[in-house]
Amino acid sequence: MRVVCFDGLPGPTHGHAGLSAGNLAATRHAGEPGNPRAAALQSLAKMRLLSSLGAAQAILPPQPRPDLFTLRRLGYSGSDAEVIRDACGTDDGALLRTVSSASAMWTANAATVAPSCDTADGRVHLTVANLSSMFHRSIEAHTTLAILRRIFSDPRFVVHEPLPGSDLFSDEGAANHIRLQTSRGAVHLFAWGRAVLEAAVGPSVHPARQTREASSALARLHGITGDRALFPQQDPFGIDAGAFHTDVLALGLGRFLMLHERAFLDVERVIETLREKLGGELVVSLARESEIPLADAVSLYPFNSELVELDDGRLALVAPSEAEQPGPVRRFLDRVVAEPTPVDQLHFVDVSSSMKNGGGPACLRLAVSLTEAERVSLSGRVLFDAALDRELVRWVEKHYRDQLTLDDLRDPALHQEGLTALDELTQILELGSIYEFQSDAT
Ligand code: SUG
Repeated sequence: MRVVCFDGLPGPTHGHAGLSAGNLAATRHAGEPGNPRAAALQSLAKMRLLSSLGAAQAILPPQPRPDLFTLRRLGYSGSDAEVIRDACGTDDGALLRTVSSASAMWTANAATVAPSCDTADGRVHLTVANLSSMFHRSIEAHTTLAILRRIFSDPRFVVHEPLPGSDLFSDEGAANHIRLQTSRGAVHLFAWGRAVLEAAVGPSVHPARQTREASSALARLHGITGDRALFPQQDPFGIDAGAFHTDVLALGLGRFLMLHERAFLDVERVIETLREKLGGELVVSLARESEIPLADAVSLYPFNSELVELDDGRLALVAPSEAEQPGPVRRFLDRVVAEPTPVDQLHFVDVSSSMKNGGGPACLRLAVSLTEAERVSLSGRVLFDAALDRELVRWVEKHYRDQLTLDDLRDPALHQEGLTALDELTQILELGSIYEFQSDAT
């Protein structure tokens, strides 16, 4: 069993629209021109780094944007150029920016996954996230389902439809899920930020996105029942400080958990329960606020680092380059490597285009644990290697603009360029027709 990291590639409309309330980086950089080409090349460089460390690396394609199917559902009509012009004219481009977001690049929010060793039917289960808290993200689910159903089409996999979309079952995917395992077995943390049907005190400043009800439904759907499932609440104080997803303050893999004390409410009890279930093999690196101020954890994203399994079973930690500068965060990361934890390498990666939207290294990938037999039954050419890397770099350089403003978004040529690029990409990735604009897409 090995983690395959499915990284999302920023699409040709990557920009900074300030669409996510409670995501402080995205709000701070609202209105800055985007550089889709640089963002996509950074993402490919990240995949190259992880691959060189020995990670099993794969890729998920971007989605067509601006999303004219959504605009037409909202009553805009006529030619594509007319739809774009009229949508842009409505509110100074606010709606057009919303349906142009390349947010599907943060694939930690694409789905929640249970590996085959944990499920009742011995299949890998994936549930596409409905992302219903944020409109610009909710429109991803339909195409994400089509893409995942194509790649995971073998009967070894089950790709569930998104949970019914509403406030009650608001689901943000793997960003709120951590799976830990020792020789005693596996435990899944299905974290949540607010409860709708039960009483729970949520955050007061920023929205909590994942509901308790959605997390319970995911555990049920994946057959993770009994004491293998824990449902910790995200600390409302953490959400109010900008930790809109659990993975902003906590990460874990195998027998290692690294977290800030504001990740979960009653964090001591969460750790104690994990120790009871998983025994002494579990290693926890906890940062108190006295060690890392919450504001630093949220702005420098050390807990959104990616853990990579090395060939010898040890782990490498890949942190955003923002966390490299001397200070409490860097001292903590150095401490994790120096202490007897499973982590013995620390790397930094520049994903600044994504960081400006609140997306660190871990947000950019969906981790899917697969057996060798499952890995070879993936459809399409999605596993990253040197040849695919070269082709994708050429493809980005050919199709992506290096500056993106509202003027670009309202340019019908940009939309057309995007369709041409994605059509070519589906051929490179051997995925067939997966998008609605490709006539025989299902
Ligand atoms: O949903 N940002 C994304 C960032 C997602 C990060 N994912 C994880 N933590 N796993 C979000 O808030 C901002 C887009 C903009 O404002 O242009 C945005 O959607």
